[in-house]
Amino acid sequence: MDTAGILEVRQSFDDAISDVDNLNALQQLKVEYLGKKGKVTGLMKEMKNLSNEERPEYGAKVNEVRTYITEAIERRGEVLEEAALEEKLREETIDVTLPGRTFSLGSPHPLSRTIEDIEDFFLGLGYEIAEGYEVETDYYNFEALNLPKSHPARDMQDTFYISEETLLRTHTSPVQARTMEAQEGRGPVKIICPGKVYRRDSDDATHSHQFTQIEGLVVDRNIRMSDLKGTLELFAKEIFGAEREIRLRPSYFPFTEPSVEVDISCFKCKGAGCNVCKGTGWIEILGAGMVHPNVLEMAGFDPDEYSGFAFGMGPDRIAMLKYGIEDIRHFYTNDLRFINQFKATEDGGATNESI
Ligand code: 2U9
Repeated sequence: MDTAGILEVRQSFDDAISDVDNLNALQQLKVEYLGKKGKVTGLMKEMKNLSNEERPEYGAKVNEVRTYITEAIERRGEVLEEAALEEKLREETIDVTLPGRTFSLGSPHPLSRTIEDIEDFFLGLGYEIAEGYEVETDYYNFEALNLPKSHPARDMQDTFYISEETLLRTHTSPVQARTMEAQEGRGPVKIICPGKVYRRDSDDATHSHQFTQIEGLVVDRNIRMSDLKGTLELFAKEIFGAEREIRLRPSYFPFTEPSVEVDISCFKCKGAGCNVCKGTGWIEILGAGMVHPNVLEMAGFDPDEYSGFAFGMGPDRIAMLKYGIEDIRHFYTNDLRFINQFKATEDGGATNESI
């Protein structure tokens, strides 16, 4: 009986399995030896060429090598599965000691923050916020504000005209004029009008062709200068500190009569005189006045029944004072080196506030 074939199959299996280092190769070896067309199956086919006496012993030897190969493959499979699991765990291991990824948090832009502080103050007094077109008509930007076409204060070169009758608004006053007109002579009006405005002006540290304005308007029966003064005093204390005082100096605007320019006592030197207040102890922050009767009349309000006050300020200038910013252009050039100096603080405040 030829048992050399059995030994040869066992020997070739032992050689082959010693090179197997992964589960795929092991599966191929299993098919090669134990599959339907495998080498062990091939040995069994030899049975037909043997005598009846030889078959039992031969068959037992073939089964013995089948068992040997099956068990060897199972054992190797366990080892390779364990190694594969170890490798998978190693690859997927999370090093919990690694530092976390820092998320760069945004923070409010100093100008946006100043605008919101001012809006919040007036909203608290019951004002509403009114917004309007940045491209306006000559009528609402000038004529409705008592600035007829011939008026010298129009200062043509200060305005971006788009056509004879349309322009980039030079202040947010058109919003007030339109709001009053829409109320058809019925008060009260109590609004603030924040927004971007444009002046045909060469840019420098304190002038920008694009800047922001917040104007306010109150129209009702029996509105007095004292109402204006009281409102501005509260505003100054809210935005620049409770110990601030205000000073009203006579001035002129075509849309208000009387007109005043409003100073606050210097928050830095408390009135002694410094670089911020240029030695005067006072800082100009806004203009204001009682609404001119012509403006009331053009907007449909009877000046004998209604009166009003108005004010206008530049939040750019206020933000520059509050945060010690030297150049107005920083607000509009989006340089992150500037903006990143104003990180939000836990209490919702902002760094760099000088008040
Ligand atoms: C209507 C009636 C009256 C708005 C006013 C000022 C005074 C004023 C400047 C301050 C600095 C503009 O930002 S700035 O350059 N503004 O001084 N503005 S009273 O008066 C109005 C507005 C609309 C219908």
